[in-house]
Amino acid sequence: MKKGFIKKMISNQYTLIDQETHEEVIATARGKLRYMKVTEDSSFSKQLTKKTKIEQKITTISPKVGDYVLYDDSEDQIIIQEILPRKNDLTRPDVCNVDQVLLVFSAVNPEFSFHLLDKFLIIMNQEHLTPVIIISKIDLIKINALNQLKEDLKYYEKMGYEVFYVNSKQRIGIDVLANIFRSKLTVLAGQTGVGKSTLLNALMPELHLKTQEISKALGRGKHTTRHTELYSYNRGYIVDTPGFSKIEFVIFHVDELKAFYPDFESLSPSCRFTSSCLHLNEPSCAVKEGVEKNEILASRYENYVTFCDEIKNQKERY
Ligand SMILES: Nc1nc2c(ncn2[C@@H]2O[C@H](COP(=O)(O)OP(=O)(O)O)[C@@H](O)[C@H]2O)c(=O)[nH]1
Ligand SMILES: [Mg+2]
Ligand SMILES: [Zn+2]
Repeated sequence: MKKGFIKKMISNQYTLIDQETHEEVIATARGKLRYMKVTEDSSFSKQLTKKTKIEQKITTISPKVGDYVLYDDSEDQIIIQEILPRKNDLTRPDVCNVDQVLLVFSAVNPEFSFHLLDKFLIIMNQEHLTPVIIISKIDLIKINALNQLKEDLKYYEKMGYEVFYVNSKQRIGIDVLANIFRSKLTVLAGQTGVGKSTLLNALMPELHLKTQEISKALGRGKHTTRHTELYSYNRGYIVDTPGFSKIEFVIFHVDELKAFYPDFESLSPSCRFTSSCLHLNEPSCAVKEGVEKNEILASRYENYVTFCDEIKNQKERY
C-alpha cells in the first residue's frame, strides 16, 4: 500500500498527494474506516465516563483533509484503506494534523482584546494546537497606542508565542510573515472583520481568482456539498476556511484552568498552598504577588478571574 496526504475533499472524492512521487491521485473511501485513536490526555476526556473512554479507543471515521492515509491503487479505482493517527483534529474547519493556528487580531476596528487573546490561547492549549499571534491594521492605530500594544504583547513573546504586525492592505510585514508557513499546515482564526481574507490575499494574490473558480465549479444549489481544500503555500498548506467561529472553551472545574497558564504555573510553587492554590482568594499567593510586582500582566490575571467566574456559573446552570 502507498502513503498519501489528503489535500482536498469534495463529497467522497479525495485528492491525495502521494508521499513518494508527490503526484496528485484521486481516490475514494468506502464509508467509514477503522481508526485507532492516539491516547487522549486532554482535560476534556477526564470528564467522560469510563465507558465512553473505551469506546473512543477504536472508532470508525471518515478520512478528511490533512489526513495521512494508506491507499491501494492495484485496482481500477483507487481506494483509501487506512487513516494514520492524527495529532489533532478540528471540525470547523474540517481538517486534522494542523501545525499552527494564526490568531488574527486587528489593532483597531474591531479593537484589540486581551480577553479574547487569553481565551484563544486556552483553547489552543487544550486542542494541542500551536498559535501564532498576528496583529493587523497597524496603519489604523496611533503610533503611541501601537507602541503600548507592542509593549504589552512582549509579555506573550516572553512566554514563547510569536507575534507579528501587519498592514495587509499595503502589504507591510507580509514578507516576514511568509516564512512561518514553510512546510506547515496552517489555519487562520479570528473574529469577523479582523482582516483574515485580506491577509490571505496579500500572501497569495492569485487566491481571489481561485476562490471564484471553486464556487463556480461547485455550482449553485449545491451548497451542502462537503468541500475543504488546502492551498499550497511556501511548501506548506493553508486551510481555505477560517476556524473557531464560535469560541468557548470546555472546562468544567475551576481547578483545571490554571494548567493552561504556564506563566502562573512557574510561580505557583511559591504559593503557600502550592498545588491547590487557585490564585484567587488564598493567602500568600505568589501569582497575586506577581501581579502586584508587575511580573504578571494585569489583564492576564483579570481575565483569569473572569474565566473562573464563567466556569463556576456554567456549573450552576446544570
Ligand atoms: N487599513 C487596513 N484595513 C484592513 C487591513 N486588513 C483588513 N482590512 C480591512 O478590514 C475589513 C475586513 O477585512 P476582511 O479581510 O474581510 O476580514 P475577515 O472577516 O477577517 O476576513 C476590510 O474592509 C479590509 O479591507 C489592514 O491591515 N489595514
Ligand atoms: Mg473573510
Ligand atoms: Zn497562588
